[in-house]
Amino acid sequence: MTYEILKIADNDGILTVTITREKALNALNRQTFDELEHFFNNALTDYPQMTGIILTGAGPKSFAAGADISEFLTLGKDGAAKMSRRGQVIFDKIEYFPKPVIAAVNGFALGGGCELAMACHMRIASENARFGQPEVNLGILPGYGGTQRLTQLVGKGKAMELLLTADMVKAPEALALGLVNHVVPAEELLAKATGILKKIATKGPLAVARSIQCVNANFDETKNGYDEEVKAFGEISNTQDFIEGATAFLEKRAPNFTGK
Ligand code: CO8
Repeated sequence: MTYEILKIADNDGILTVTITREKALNALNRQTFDELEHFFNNALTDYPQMTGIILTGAGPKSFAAGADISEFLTLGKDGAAKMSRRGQVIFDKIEYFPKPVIAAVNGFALGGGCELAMACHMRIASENARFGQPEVNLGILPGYGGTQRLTQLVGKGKAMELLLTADMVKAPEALALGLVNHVVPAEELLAKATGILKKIATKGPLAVARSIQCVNANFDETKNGYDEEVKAFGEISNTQDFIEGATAFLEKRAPNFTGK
């Protein structure tokens, strides 16, 4: 697939994926979803050396200002439910992606844009970032997992407040709420995300993937997270990476993980 909206830059295995609909504040239209779906379905094979992904928006003003409102009006009940489910499935792919995915939030992260950021494993915000779920302003509610992930990240009371009032949260408050991991000046945003991914790239990749899986299990009612952890721990202890990691520690050298 040739991407028209997503711009992908490969910097030594760290992929920066930029949504380039700057004039529409990077609103997520159908094509953006098609491209995100294709990208996350194929990234592991298309970029075998990839160690992590930074997701961001073009321009200084917006990460993504929501789903594209111009595509909403004619959906109807079934069409809207289908679109909501499809968005959830695509965002789930991000949440369960076995390599770390960091949202570099460079401005507005509203509605579906906030939902997209919340589906990533971590969020780094620029000082001008604004978060919110303003759907009730439009007479709708989040449809891409926002009611669930916002509650997971900030707790029930604050999630209720943000969802029911449509209030926007500035970066420092988002940090205090646990909605974002770090707040940095805009010019340091990508460097901060890159630094975190570079650090993770020095760790055992199988252990990183299983950690993502186990954390997600905590929020999956079909799974017991403790059992997932036991299973993962057993399997990971039988890998070359575990032997290498433990041997390197004892030999006082840096490990050379191979992902096997
Ligand atoms: N969809 C489409 N276009 C948008 C969107 C959007 N979400 N947000 C901004 N734009 C467009 C504007 O229409 C405008 O286009 P144009 O220049 O052609 O008029 C351009 O971007 C610039 O926007 P503004 O002029 O409004 O810029 P401001 O700086 O004045 O305001 C805001 C910035 C505050 C971000 C304002 O644009 C805004 O309020 N945007 C809408 C935010 C919003 O409500 N987001 C939630 C959308 S609903 C959603 O995400 C639901 C997800 C679940 C869907 C489930 C499946 C059905």
